Amino acid sequence: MAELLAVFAGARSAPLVAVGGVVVDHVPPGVKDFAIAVFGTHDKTALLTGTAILLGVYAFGVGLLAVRRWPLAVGGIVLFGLVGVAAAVTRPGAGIASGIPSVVGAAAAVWVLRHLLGVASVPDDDLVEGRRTFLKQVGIVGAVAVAGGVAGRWLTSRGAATEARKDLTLPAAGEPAPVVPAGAQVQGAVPYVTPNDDFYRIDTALISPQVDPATWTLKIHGMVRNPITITWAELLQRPMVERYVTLACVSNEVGGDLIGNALWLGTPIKALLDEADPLPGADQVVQRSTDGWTCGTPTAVLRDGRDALLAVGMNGEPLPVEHGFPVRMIVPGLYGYVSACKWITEIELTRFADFDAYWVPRGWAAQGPIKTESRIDTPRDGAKRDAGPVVVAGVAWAQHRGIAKVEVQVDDGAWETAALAPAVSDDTWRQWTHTWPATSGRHVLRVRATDLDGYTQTSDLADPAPDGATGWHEVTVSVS
Ligand SMILES: Nc1nc2c(c(=O)[nH]1)N[C@H]1C(S)=C(S)[C@@H](COP(=O)(O)O)O[C@H]1N2
Ligand SMILES: [Mo]
Repeated sequence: MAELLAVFAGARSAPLVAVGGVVVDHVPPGVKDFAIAVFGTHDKTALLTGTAILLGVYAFGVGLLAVRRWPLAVGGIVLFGLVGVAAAVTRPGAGIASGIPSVVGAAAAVWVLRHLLGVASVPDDDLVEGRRTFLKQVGIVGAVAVAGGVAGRWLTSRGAATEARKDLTLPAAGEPAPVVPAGAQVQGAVPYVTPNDDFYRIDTALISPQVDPATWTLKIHGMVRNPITITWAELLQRPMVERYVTLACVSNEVGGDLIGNALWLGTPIKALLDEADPLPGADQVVQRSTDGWTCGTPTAVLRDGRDALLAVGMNGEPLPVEHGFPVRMIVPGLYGYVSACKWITEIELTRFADFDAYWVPRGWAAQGPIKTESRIDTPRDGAKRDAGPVVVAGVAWAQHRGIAKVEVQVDDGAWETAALAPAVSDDTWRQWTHTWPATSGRHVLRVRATDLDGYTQTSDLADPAPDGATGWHEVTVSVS
């Protein structure tokens, strides 16, 4: 009942999603890191499954209680409904109506429990028949509940954004997209341009916000002389450019895959900020998403002339819903958590001293420039090869500074310079390749990059928190 009503009351008012959202926002960092380590990008499915199991156990307890102490059982359901209401109405952007699904869901639970209790209380001589009827009714209730839940989810996933996105054509860029140089792709490395379906996805949203471009607006306000509000139609009128930019997540481990390179279509944010005319001292641009998530970007970075874009397109398509449809920010050189707000609806000029964005009170650094890093894509860790020439290849990145050199080390040998493939710009990763004359035995291969500022990637191992992992990626290879 509740999941179905949430189709009308707002997807995030569904009790599971609302309570799950509160959990996501309040889990201690240790628990969150554990969940990501164990479940990876399936952490959300794990959370929802775990919550559903707890709910089942709780309902079982309430059912047992109902047989002896009816008022207590009703109390248990009311308490459960209140938790749902409290979670739903306190979510960002929620109103009183967001509590309706939980209230109706709880009322339906009381009614169903009463009904099932009636079915269960049969005279002793009818026990076998009575049990059969009871189990049948329980089965029907369960099936209806599952069908309602699935239907509710399906209907919300086909929301305004999914529909609008289908028949949308984006304007062409004012200038043609940069041409990917021949040779940018080397054999054995991941694709130079990451297809949308393979692009990593990281966010706090249990279900992707469905934002209808027809009603979307972006408000630029705070410490500015000219507050601005623009609509989707106005945004599309602005000059559009296409740029390849490699986006990386601060949670990416050494050797990890929370990084991808795409062709973004969008309008430079610098011009819009110039029009809004920030006041002196407004050193932070807070970007806010429709679901209340925030990130803080240095104003200076957004105005220094780099290709920071309010993006509407990704690899020739409108942004996929899970990557921020209709509009997100892309800033070359900064980790996503301080720059790449998806489903963006608000930009507020403020000071770093005055506002902490979402991840800052949760232990992450307020400033998040992407660190110079490199990764071996082939051979894989634990791979087997025959003695002789072996191709070693991968990617290296130092967005907005550019990669100067990549070196490979075998065991404790000398660092050897790998061949660098060309790249579109300093804002994307660069592929590299190296031929290793492999001899039999077990060998450790290591990679390190040097950027155009002259900085060579450190061997010091650091965890992703608070501002990005460091260390050299290594793989072990058995050669026969
Ligand atoms: N609204 C919103 N935007 C967000 C986030 C989020 O949780 N909510 N996560 C950020 C983080 S941590 C990263 S790494 C990038 C990832 O973008 P992608 O999912 O398109 O790869 O989005 C950023 N934008
Ligand atoms: Mo991230």
